Amino acid sequence: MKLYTYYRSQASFRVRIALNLKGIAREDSFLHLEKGDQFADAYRAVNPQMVVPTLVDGDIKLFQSLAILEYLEERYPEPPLLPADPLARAWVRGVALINAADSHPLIVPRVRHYLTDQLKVTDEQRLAWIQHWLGAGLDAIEALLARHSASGRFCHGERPTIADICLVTQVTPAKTFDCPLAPYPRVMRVYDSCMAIPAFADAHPAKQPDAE
Ligand SMILES: N[C@@H](CCC(=O)N[C@@H](CS)C(=O)NCC(=O)O)C(=O)O
Repeated sequence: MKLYTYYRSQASFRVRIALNLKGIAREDSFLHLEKGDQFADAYRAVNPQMVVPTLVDGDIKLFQSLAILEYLEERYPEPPLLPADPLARAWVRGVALINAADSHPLIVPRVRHYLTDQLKVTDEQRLAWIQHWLGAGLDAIEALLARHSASGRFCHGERPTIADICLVTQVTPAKTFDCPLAPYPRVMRVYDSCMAIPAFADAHPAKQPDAE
């Protein structure tokens, strides 16, 4: 499989983790989002939304990281990234969506650039925006973990799920943008458990060949 990726992209990070957990080899094609590689005609033909990741499997170009994770889960069920129980699956998907659908979309490069270039917010205001929305997601995940009896080392149960993948991609930008993490002991316990697993650690932005 071929993955269009950028080292700092949290959505690409999700897919890198899932591929690693499932032991699927990939060939990376690097785009530099801060240099605008995503807007090149050649890439627009691959992904009309002009975002990463795109995962190419045969003739099919897959887009949107959570849809890609669900595809990988259906196509390569072992090891599972979702629990068997339907209620637990819904809970795990819900935690994942706090990151992927609610927090992360507010801090992607095109939103950050719009804040600066169109709305003329200051660097301080932009940082406050990023920290606010990442913090709101962390608040929610911490509260959900506190009342979920099946959480502990991981968000749910004894193995990583898509909730853990998305928890990691909530914490990583929170670290980059200096969000306070002390209020989130449960989140950080799960983060540390995940990052002790090579499939997670090897997918980290700092470990990617295009890292700067
Ligand atoms: N919801 C999408 C988000 C895709 C996305 O926005 N990716 C970012 C990097 S994490 C991107 O390519 N941004 C380019 C831009 O904002 O111009 C997913 O989960 O795949």
